[in-house]
Amino acid sequence: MTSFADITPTLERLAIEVPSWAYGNSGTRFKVFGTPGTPRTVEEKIADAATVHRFTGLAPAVALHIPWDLVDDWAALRRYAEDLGIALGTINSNTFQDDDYKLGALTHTDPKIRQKAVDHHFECIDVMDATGSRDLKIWLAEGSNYPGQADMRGRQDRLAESLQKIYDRIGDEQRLVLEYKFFEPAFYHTDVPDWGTSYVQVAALGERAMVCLDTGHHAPGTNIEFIVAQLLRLGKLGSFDFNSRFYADDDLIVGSADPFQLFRILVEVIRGGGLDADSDVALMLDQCHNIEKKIPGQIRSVLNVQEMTARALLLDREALTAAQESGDVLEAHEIFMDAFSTDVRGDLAAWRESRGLPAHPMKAFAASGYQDGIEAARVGGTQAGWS
Ligand code: AOS
Ligand code: ZN
Ligand code: ZN
Repeated sequence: MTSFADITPTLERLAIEVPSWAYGNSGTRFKVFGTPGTPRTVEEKIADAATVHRFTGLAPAVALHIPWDLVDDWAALRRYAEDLGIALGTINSNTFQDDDYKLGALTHTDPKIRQKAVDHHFECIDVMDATGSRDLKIWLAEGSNYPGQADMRGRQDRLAESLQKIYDRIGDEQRLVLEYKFFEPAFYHTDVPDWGTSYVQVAALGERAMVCLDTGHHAPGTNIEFIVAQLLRLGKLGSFDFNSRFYADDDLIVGSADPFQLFRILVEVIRGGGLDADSDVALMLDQCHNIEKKIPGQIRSVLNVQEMTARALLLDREALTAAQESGDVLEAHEIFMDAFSTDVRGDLAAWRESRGLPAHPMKAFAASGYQDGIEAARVGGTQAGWS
């Protein structure tokens, strides 16, 4: 029987990168609601990200987005973040907000537009060299809205050629991580719609090209934990973008829509070595907080991952394997559900306090006055957002 004390060494390693854009204003095509205290600069985003780490000990790095987070002096930004206790993390490219890319970027029929998109990724790699980031995350909004609009096969060939140019540019210690999404903003076909396509494209590139699994990017009912198991088995699970969705795109707080699904995903992450000390699987949030306050939204999110991770680590794998191998269906299911049903909140609170962290980070943040402080201080200037 695994005790809570047995799992704390692994819990200590849990690190969930937060995205800079989660602290900016975001919304839907219907409305972007501003939030008082929203950062106006990259530095203010990083200060808020560092606050999440300060209250939870779970978020030691912040992912950046180019061009949203472009600065002149990367060394200064890196020092600023490190002085606040966090590192600059994954660099996310953007080929979805330039008019030239309306009909494609890395897949476009015009070689000049493809080269422009490749050059944008070269710029991202230059940033990685300056920030010390390991991962270049590529999410492509590319696809088509109508049957017949595009040559889907030709786009795959051009995508492979463009990705190869980018892969050839990354450093020996860097990785290219290709994220898939089954739809949006393209509505008929998406050029990287599923894990199989991402896998095929990255497998053709080399060992430092990996798949990013965004938990909000699957058709309803998809067995996501199966994809996790398979990509770990293939050695091609590079990173997660954690979030939740009830129907369409992602961006809700991870675990809020379906904590059991998050638990099942983490069971496979642990089973596949994704939380081992030598694992290079990156855990990252990719969320937007359209109506809720951003910093507590991020704190809630990393705590949800921590709680489901603790439950998954308590799964009695020895007993489960025995039940599986003996074909005892209900015993195996009961062992699995016992772990999911374990309330770890008290143990986690005591463990946090033993490490000098607030027992209840959400309450501690609310009482800290930080939110009031930024709402009073951050007046004037342009609030950051998806732009
Ligand atoms: C878009 O839906 C994807 O999840 C992206 O990972 C993410 O939102 C993007 O990287 C932000 O630039
Ligand atoms: Zn994502
Ligand atoms: Zn997404």
